[in-house]
Amino acid sequence: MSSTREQLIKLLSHHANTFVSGQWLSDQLSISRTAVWKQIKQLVEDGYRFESVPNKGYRLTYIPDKVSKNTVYWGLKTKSIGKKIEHYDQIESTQTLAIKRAQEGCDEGLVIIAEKQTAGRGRRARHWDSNHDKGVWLSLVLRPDIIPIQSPQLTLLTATVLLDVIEEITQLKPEVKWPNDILINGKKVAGILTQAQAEHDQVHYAVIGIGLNVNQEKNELTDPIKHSATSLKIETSKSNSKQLVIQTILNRFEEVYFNYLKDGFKSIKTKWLKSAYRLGERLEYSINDEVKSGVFIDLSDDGCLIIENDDRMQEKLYTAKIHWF
Ligand code: BTX
Repeated sequence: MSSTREQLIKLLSHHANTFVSGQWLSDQLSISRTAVWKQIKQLVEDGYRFESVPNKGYRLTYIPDKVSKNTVYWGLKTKSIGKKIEHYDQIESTQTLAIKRAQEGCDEGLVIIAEKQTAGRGRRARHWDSNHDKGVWLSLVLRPDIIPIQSPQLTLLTATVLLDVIEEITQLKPEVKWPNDILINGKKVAGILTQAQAEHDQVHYAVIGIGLNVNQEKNELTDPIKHSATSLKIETSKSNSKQLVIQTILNRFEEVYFNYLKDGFKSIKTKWLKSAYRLGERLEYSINDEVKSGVFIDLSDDGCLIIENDDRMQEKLYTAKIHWF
C-alpha cells in the first residue's frame, strides 16, 4: 500500500489540469483537511509548486526534479532495496562509498545516490562521465546467497532491469551489449558496474553501480563520448523526473532480484538474449593477441558470451576483446 504522500502526489498529478479542493483530497485520502494541508506544506518544502485559489483548491504546477531521499522513499514499494538511502549532491563515486558501506557491514538494499560524481568510474577504472546532474548515478549493496562464479549474473540481471525500465519510460526498445552496456539506437545510454567480494566460495557482498543518462541534451555530451553515447532525452525529446526513474529502477530491481534468488538465472538469460545486441551475428575478437572470428550464439550460465568459431567449435569468452564494429 502506498503512503499517503504518494497517493496525494498521484491524485494531484492526475488532476494537474484542474483545481482540487482540500475537502475532496481529504475525502479521497481519508485524512483530515489539516493533515492534507500539512502534507501540501511539506511538498512545497521539497520543491513541489502549487497554484492555490481560494474556494477552488490546489493545482500541482511543478514536480521537482531534484532528488531527495524522501522523495525517492515515497514511491518505493520495496521490502529491502532502497529501504535505506544515502543521497549526496556531490560525491567522488557512489560505487566507492557503497563498497565502503558494504565493508562496514551495512544491510542489503542500501542505495547511494549522487547528483554529481567527481570521479565516476566504469570497468578497469575507466572514467564515467557524471560530473553533472543530468543522469541517474547510483550504487546498491546486495548480499546474495550465491557463489562467486555467479556474480556476473548480477550484471546481466541489472541489464534486464534497465531494459524494462527504459522501455517503460520511453516506449523504445533498448538493446544490451555484452556484458554491461545498454544501448538505444546503437548508442550507450547506460552502463553497469558490478563489484563483488567473496570468501570461502560465498559472495559477501556485491555492489551494483548504475549510470543512466537521463536528461542530457545532445550538445551536453562532450568528447570522448560525443558520438558513442545518448540519453533518454536525446532519444525521446522529453525530460524525465530523475526520482521517478530511480523509483522505477529500484522497484523493478527488487522484483527481478527476488525472483532470481528464488528461481535462478534461467528467465533472466532468456530475457537478456531477447534484447542482445548482435546476437546471431559474426564478431571478431582477440584472445592473447590472436584475432579470431565467429558467430555470437548464446550466453552461458556464468555470464560468458558463447561464440561458435570458424572451426564450428564453441568458445566461451570471459573478458576477450570483442570488436563490435
Ligand atoms: P565501462 O567501463 O563499460 O564504460 C566506460 C566507458 O563508457 C568510458 O570509457 C566511455 O567510453 C564511456 N562513457 C563514459 N561515460 C559515459 C556516459 N555517461 N554515457 C555513455 N558512455 C559513457 C560502464 O563502464 C559502467 C559505468 C558505471 C557507472 C556508475 S555511475 C554510479 C556508479 N558509481 C561509479 O563510480 N560508477 C557507477
